[in-house]
This record gives sequence, structure tokens and C-alpha cells, in this order.
Amino acid sequence: MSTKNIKIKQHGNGELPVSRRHFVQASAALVSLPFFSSNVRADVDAIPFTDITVNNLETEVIPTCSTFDCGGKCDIRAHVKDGIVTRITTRPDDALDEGMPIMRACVRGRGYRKFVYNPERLKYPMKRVGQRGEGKFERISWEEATTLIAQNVIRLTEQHGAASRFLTVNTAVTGGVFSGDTMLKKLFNLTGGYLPYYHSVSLGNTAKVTPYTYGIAKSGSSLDTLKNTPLVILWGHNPNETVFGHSNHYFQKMKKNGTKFIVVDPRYSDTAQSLADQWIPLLPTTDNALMDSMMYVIVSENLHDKPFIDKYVVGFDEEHMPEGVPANESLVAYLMGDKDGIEKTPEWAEKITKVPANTIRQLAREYAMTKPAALIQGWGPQRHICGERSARGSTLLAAITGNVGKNGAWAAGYGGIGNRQSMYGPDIGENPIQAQISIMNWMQAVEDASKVTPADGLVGVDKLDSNIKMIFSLAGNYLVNQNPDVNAAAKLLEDESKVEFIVVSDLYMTPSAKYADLVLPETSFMERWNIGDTWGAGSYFILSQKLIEPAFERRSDYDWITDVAEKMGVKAAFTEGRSEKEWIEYLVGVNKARFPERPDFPTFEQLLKTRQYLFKEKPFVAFEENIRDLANNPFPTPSGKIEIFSKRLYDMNNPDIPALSHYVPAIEGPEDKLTQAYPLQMLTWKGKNRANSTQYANPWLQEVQHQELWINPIDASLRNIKNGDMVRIHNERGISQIPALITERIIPGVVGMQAGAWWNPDKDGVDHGGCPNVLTSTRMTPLAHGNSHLTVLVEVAKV
Ligand SMILES: Nc1nc2c(c(=O)[nH]1)N[C@H]1C(S)=C(S)[C@@H](COP(=O)(O)OP(=O)(O)OC[C@H]3O[C@@H](n4cnc5c(=O)[nH]c(N)nc54)[C@H](O)[C@@H]3O)O[C@H]1N2
Ligand SMILES: Nc1nc2c(c(=O)[nH]1)N[C@H]1C(S)=C(S)[C@@H](COP(=O)(O)OP(=O)(O)OC[C@H]3O[C@@H](n4cnc5c(=O)[nH]c(N)nc54)[C@H](O)[C@@H]3O)O[C@H]1N2
Ligand SMILES: [Mo]
Repeated sequence: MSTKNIKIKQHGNGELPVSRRHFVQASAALVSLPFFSSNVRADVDAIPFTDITVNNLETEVIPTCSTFDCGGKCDIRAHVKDGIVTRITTRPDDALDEGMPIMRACVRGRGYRKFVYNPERLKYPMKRVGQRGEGKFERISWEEATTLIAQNVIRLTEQHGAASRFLTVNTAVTGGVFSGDTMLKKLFNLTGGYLPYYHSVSLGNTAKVTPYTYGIAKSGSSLDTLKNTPLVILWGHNPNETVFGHSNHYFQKMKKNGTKFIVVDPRYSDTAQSLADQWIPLLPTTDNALMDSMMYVIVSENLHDKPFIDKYVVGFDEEHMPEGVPANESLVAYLMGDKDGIEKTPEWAEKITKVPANTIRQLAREYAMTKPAALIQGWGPQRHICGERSARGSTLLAAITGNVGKNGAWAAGYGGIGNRQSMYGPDIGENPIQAQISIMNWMQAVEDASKVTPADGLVGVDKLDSNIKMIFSLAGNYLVNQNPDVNAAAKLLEDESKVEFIVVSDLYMTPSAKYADLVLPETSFMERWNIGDTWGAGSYFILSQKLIEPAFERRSDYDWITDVAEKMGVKAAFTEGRSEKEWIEYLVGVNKARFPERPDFPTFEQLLKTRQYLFKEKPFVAFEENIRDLANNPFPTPSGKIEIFSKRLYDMNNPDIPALSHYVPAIEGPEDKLTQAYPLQMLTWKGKNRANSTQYANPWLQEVQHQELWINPIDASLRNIKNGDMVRIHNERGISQIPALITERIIPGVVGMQAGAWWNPDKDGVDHGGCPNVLTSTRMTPLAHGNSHLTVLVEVAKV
């Protein structure tokens, strides 16, 4: 696998930078400086400066950003006095918006001080003294810690080979161009390699399947192209909380301009609350039934875009099929029931989805008759066992209504935006190990790697030679807490004969850190240098500056990995002579060289003043070229067209990933027999007060939102549950106990809680933290071999 100069990041869609500035109290001179990008009004930006000069002449207000994986990339203002951050504010206004404004901090960003200054933070390196997972540690020196790491890495590599080394999911620094995780990969590449994993647990299912329709995954347009769109359907998309770059900025403006918003979500999400003209709740995993019946209405009422389909689409009816496929496999044949005898009417779908048939008719007509219209999916629907089908199903709707390649429309599917730039990280060299596992294989690769087969997702080799013997988790809580089966992971890791050496670096003693042999106290983003890259629709970068000195014995990952590299004899090749700050300086230069056509792209020295860099990109419509001139720009699919029927999928002959995405009842969905024992579907979602589990321990943010089980009054009364009652949520994998929140914001038959709360088991293994992942399953999606965290059946009872 080539890792040269490629930034390994979860969200694929990275961006470029921003610049920082010291608002030192220089007064009038400052106001005349060109603050930030030219689209920002100096008088607006001057507000905090005025504020500060009045109050305290020694305080600097420094624009910076975190490097978390939290959906946005905000300009936060750290007020620094005597080496201490005394206050956090944010960019004062979302500015004049010709172009894209740099984002302002939400409640998470405003709470950073309590993340960084928190008595619970780890202070010293520690070595496990009790049983694995027991949580007993003693303080050791960095010398001892780095020696233990070097010795164990060398010993286990000699015994089991380099493919026994594994780095697990760790998203908390993926919003920066430089991270300990990336540099540890560099150290491993220098010394034989490591076993890499593929699949983004965030978006991997939709990213894998979208190319079966369009040839590529990046099906998104820049959001400024939606300005005049009359109708937006947000399908399992909650940007009000998940942020997704600049979605809120554009959507709120569109709403003011009269765009109609419809939200399809089992929950009345914060986005439904703030944007929706209509909320359409449905049972999770039944999205394809709703889509199928919408297409039935569209086709039977002749509302589809015939000229568009004729020219660009494969698989619509029997006349538009690829060769070598028998009769009755087209979309129209499926909808009319030519093969299975079932017409996919709204009445058929109502029974499955719980959406009233007339609502389906109205939704279908409105989507097909409004031109253009944008059906935009979030990634919640694709983090299901049927997520590939529902992600691709949305592309069928877009294709038959001609909403592809057009200004104001949206091609659906993954939605990553094709023209966005991403900052390159360091060149970490080549990994000599050819094998790759899916992230969903890691537990099997610990247990018995010989059982990980290509059918399970093994790539590059036919079989693995060694079990995973050591795991590094740097800035992640996936080892245990965020992994889909917490109890299974914990049990596996408790056995010291399996994984022999586990290192966790974090700021807190997380549930995952408790399973480490060594726990290392990392610096926070305020205590080191980095560059923050934007997320989703954002398109800029921000200097994430070192603001304060690390206290106690906290060190950055790069720092201690350098010591390990020295002990392994490769320090010079590892550091290339650079300190952490020098790497950032160097990377600004590397990236500047990539953009010779952008003379305003800052040098590091300039970035120290400007702090931010906004890529002012032209509006971008996905697939515009293909639609304008198909002959010269065929879609990169086998047929050169949009494939709503995929011969490639047909040839796989797997009923779970049919050639034509359509409804198939999901395992642990509402039609599963398991509902007899566990009748409720359980959702998790990303909430406003943390990024996954990051900031879980922040007391301010805990006040923002409590961990509660959302349950509909109908389901609550059937179980005699009153609001606030302690309830027991259980299935065969685990038990969690938290208070119930009785609310009509969730559809009957479904319960849910926010993702990312810390696992807190009692001696009987009952979780009291509200960690949903004691209940979720490790079942893999059929095509991507991906995660299905959101597909779970449970029962709930009053404690
Ligand atoms: N505040 C905040 N923002 C975040 C994060 C965070 O932890 N906190 N995490 C970031 C990360 S790492 C990621 S990957 C993204 C994730 O972004 P998403 O995956 O889009 O976020 P989710 O909250 O998982 O899901 C979005 C919505 O889908 C709905 N949904 C769930 N199942 C179904 C279904 O079967 N059908 C339909 N129609 N809707 C369904 C949920 O109720 C939810 O409102 O968010 C990022 N942004
Ligand atoms: N039930 C359920 N589970 C899910 C999901 C879901 O939707 N539902 N979503 C999945 C998704 S999309 C994702 S991306 C994963 C996320 O899972 P992870 O990648 O594990 O992310 P976090 O839970 O935020 O854990 C990050 C850890 O890094 C620590 N940290 C923060 N900053 C630093 C730093 O500077 N240095 C170091 N060393 N540590 C730091 C934080 O304290 C935190 O403990 O969860 C997945 N799990
Ligand atoms: Mo994610």
C-alpha cells in the first residue's frame, strides 16, 4: 500500500488552511491590517480586540483551532495571559458572506478550556500493575516507558513479524495534518511495516457503494450551488448537530430565501427542529422501502425524466439493460412486481416503514416535480447493516428524476465534494506489508488470524501469517468504547496471551485506556503545533498553534515516538532532523509548492500572521462535465453511464447487495424474528456536546445534554415507564442502565441514545454510563465489509 505523501484521514475530503494572528494590543494599527481573508470585515473582527484592550493589556487573543474530528473547523480565539488560556471566544461574526466564512465555535469549541484544564487529565506515563482492564496503574518515567515500548516492539516483531503490529481507529487528531498516529506508521514503515486496516467507520459503506452508480464516490457538489434550490430533502442528515463543514451556514440562508426542507429521520432531530417544513419519521433500515415506493409513484405517474434516462442511465426498464442479463431485472420490472408479484406501492411501503401511503405519494410527487431538487443523505443511514443498499437507493431516485450534474440538484450517495483540496501530511514511506484487513476483522485477527479470509475482507494476501500481538491506540477510544461490541473486545483484550502489548495515548483515563499496558499522557492541541483541516463542505485551513506549555509530564506523541525511534536505531531517518514545529513549517512549504497558481498561499511566516487560508473555489457541480458532454466524458462505470442496475453487483450474485438497490429486510431490523425477544430498534446519533467520546469528561458539556434513552410515550406506557425512570436496555450482547426520556421526538418502535458515552460496567457487567456499544453488533456489511453500528434490536424494562 502506498502511503507516500498521502494524508490518512477518515473523511477524505480535507482542505487547506487558515492563518493565525496575535491580536496584541497594538490598537489602531491593527484595525487597518488585512484581517484574515478579504471577505471578512475588519471592523467585525476587531470586536474582540477592543474588548481585550479595554480589559487587559497583557492578554493576547490568538485565533486557532482544534484538530478533532468533530464535523466543523472553527476559528476559536484563545485569550492567553501569562502562559494560561483564560477564556475562549470565537470569531465574532459569520462575516459578510461573499464566499465561505470561516466557521464560528459551537458549544464544544467554547468548552475547550475545560477539556484542557481538567484535574482528571492524565499527568504521567503509567504502567499497568493489576489485571488487564482492572484499571490499576503506577507512575513510571518516560525513560522506562519508551524503553518498554522499544523492547516489546523489537521482541514481538522478532517473534511474530511486522504484521503483528496494529494501530487501531483513532480519529481525535485526524482534523490536523500531523499526528502521532501518522508518525508511528512512519516508524513502523522504517522497521518492517505494520498490519493496516481499511474502511472508514464513518462513511465507508456509502463510499464503497456509490461508485457502483457513478464510477466514483465523490458525488457531492459545493453547497453554494444549492442557493436557488426550491426543495431539499435531508435524509438521515442532522447537520445542525453534526455540522458537516458549512452545511448549516448555507442551509439557514437557503431557508431564509424560501427553500423548502423535508427531513426523513426516525428522530425529530435538532435539524428537523431548526430547518424542516416537514418531518417524515420512518423505521430505521426501511429507507429502501420508502425509496422503492417513491419510485413506484414517480414511474406510474409518469413523473420520471425520460430524456435524461434515455441518454444517461442504465437499468431503468427492459430497453435499457446491459447485455447478458435475463428479463425482468430492470427497475420498472422490480417496481411493478414482474418477477416477485409484488407491486411496490405506497401501501406496501407503509406497512414496512410506518410512513402513511399518502405522505409517500406527496413526497414522491414533490421530489419529482420540483426542478431542481436535492436529496442529501447523512451517514447515519449508511452506518447500518443495509447501509450500502440505502446509500445507493438514493442515487436511483436522483438518476430517474434527472437530478445529476445540474446546478441546484444533488446526485445523492456519499456526497464528498470532488473539487476540494486536502493538505498533505508527511511522507511516511512505504509499508512493506501487503496484507490489509477491514477494521471489522481486527478482533478475529487477534483471536486467530488464520481465520480471517478474503471472504471476510482480507485484501492483498490469501491468509495472515500472524495474529495481532501489539496494539497502539493514539488519540482513539475505539479499542473498547467505540468498537461495536464492547464486551467482546474487553474479554478478548483481558487475555494477555493474545495481544501481548497495548499502548494507549490519551488525555484521559478512558475505558479503552484501562485496557492498556502503558498509558501515556499526551499534550492537547493547545500544547503543540499543527494545522487544522476542514471537514465536509468547508474549504480552508487554520494554524493550530502551540498556546501553552504542557504541564506535569505530558508529552506529544511525536516526542516520545522519537525516543522510541532512537532506541530502535532509526532516529535520524524518523525525524529527518525536524522538531514538531519544524514539521509544521516544512509541511506548509510542501503544500505551498503544490499550488503554484496560488501566490497568496501563505508561507509559514505569513501564516503566523494571517492564521488562516481560505480556498476561494469556484462553485462545483458534481458530474456536470459528464452530463454536458457524455461522449467525451463518460461516467467511469463499465457502461460509461449512470448505472442504476449494476452488472458488477449482479455478477456477485449476493442477495444482500442486489444489482438494483431495493428493500431487503435487514438482519436486526423490524422484520427480523428476533423482534419477538427484542422488539425495539435502537439508534445512536452524534450529539452536540461531544465529538464521538472526545470531551466526554468535560463538565460543562455534560451539563449541555444528559445521557438518556429516548423512548416514545407509546413504548414507555406499554412498559410502565415514567419519564426519568431508570431503565435497563438489553439484548444478548449486553445491558445498559440509564434514565428514560419519554419523547415524541422518536418514532414508536425505536429507542435511541447519543453515541460516545463512556462505558461504566459494574461487577456484573451492567453498564451504567450509557455506552450504546455494549449492545451493538460486529456484523459486517456485505460489500464494504464495513460496520453496522446503528442496526440493533433491544428490549427495555424499568429497573
Ligand atoms: N456534534 C457532533 N458532530 C459530529 C460528530 C460528533 O460526535 N458530534 N461526529 C463526527 C463524525 S466522526 C462523523 S462520522 C459524522 C457522522 O455524521 P452522521 O453519520 O450523518 O451522523 P449520525 O448522527 O450518525 O446520523 C445522522 C442522522 O441519521 C439518522 N438515522 C439513523 N438511522 C437512520 C435510518 O435508518 N434512516 C434514516 N433515514 N435516518 C437514520 C439519525 O437519527 C441521525 O439524526 O458526524 C461528525 N460530526
Ligand atoms: N454506537 C456507535 N458507535 C460509533 C459510532 C456511531 O455512530 N454509533 N460512530 C463511529 C465513528 S463514525 C467514529 S469516527 C468512531 C470514533 O471513535 P474514536 O476514533 O475512538 O473517537 P473518540 O471516541 O472521540 O476517541 C478519541 C480519544 O482521543 C482522545 N484525544 C483527544 N485529543 C487528543 C490528543 O490530542 N491526543 C491524544 N493522544 N488523545 C486525544 C480523547 O480524549 C478520546 O478519548 O466511533 C464509532 N463508533
Ligand atoms: Mo466518524
